[in-house]
Amino acid sequence: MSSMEKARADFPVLTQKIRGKNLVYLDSAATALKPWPVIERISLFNSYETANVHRGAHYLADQATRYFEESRAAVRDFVHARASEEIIFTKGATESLNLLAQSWGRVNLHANDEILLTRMEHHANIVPWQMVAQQTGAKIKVVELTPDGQLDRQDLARKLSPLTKVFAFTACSNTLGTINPVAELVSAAKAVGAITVVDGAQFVANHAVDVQAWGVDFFAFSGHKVFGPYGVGVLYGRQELLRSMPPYQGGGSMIAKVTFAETTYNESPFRFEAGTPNIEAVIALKPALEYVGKWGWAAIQEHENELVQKARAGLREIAGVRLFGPSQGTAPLVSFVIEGIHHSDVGQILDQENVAVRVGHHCTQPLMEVLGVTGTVRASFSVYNNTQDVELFLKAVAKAKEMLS
Ligand code: ALA
Repeated sequence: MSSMEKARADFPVLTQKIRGKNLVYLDSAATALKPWPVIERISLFNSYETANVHRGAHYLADQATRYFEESRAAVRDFVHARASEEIIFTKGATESLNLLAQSWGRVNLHANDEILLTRMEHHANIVPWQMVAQQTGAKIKVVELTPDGQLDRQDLARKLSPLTKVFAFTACSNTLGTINPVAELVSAAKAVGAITVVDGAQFVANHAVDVQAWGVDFFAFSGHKVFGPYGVGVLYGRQELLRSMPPYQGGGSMIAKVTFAETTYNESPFRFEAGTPNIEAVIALKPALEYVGKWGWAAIQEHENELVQKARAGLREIAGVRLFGPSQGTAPLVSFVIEGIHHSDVGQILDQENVAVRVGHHCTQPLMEVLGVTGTVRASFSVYNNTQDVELFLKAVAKAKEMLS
């Protein structure tokens, strides 16, 4: 038994029977299960520690504010930011990217400036940029992919130019599992004077983040994909850039002084955190990040890689299965279709076998267009999965193929 096998016991969801059978949870790319320390932290706050932050003058309010700011410091260390003021809490990666597009983008983008995206982006890193492009007259350009689902470097070299004001790309494709060479892409963007935005939503559960070593300007992720709570996300931004950015939303906490004639704004990060935040989620993000630290990236990657390679090898043996994305060095997920069978039908049979996967376009419709499909079946693996899960998954896929052919 590998040391990671012990992780399973930390996740209560997996201890229950569903339809009288064990759950084979292979949908961690959509949302990771929560371990006990995260669940208990949320419950503790709601049971005994409830108070608002940055406002109160009483014991519980001071305590909540301290925990809230300790969580910010934990995120700072997790992404290797220089300062806590570079960490903004949002409700998720999607809000982080919208904040950026509206705050940085509305001020800094002008007609005919170019926003460079990639073909593998999630809608959350496309639509906010389209919205600000409509508002400012900027244009969207797209870096295409190679047939095996990697970024096409030649196309990147063609599309990156002094007109590029921002290059926004994912660190990891949620559909293909492709891991992008972040540092290399950042330095290519810097060479033409573009700022860089990295969508880290799919990357953070399995990889170390180092925003300073990468030299990235902005980095976004969601808590729930890294064993944390829903409703909390992060936007990391370089101090100099954040200081020059206007607020995204107005309200309490983000102000210095309000009169009917004029309002002046608070410093970053508070300027970007209007209103009462999701306090228990922010506080419980800390134990989630600590949970990852308890195992370490090397052990997590080794374990997940073993599972994904086993899944890929097994799928290759099933006639008619078409796999998408690179065959190695990916995030722990496999995306596939069975020729002639609709992905939703496969998902339904898998569900009857208690194998939970995601089917559909995975919020990457422009990618589906070039793959020539309307959707795929995606199985994604995490610390709590084991080889038996992979075997049950492969058996269920073979059964789906047999029943639906
Ligand atoms: N972006 C998440 C996924 O890929 C929800 O499933």
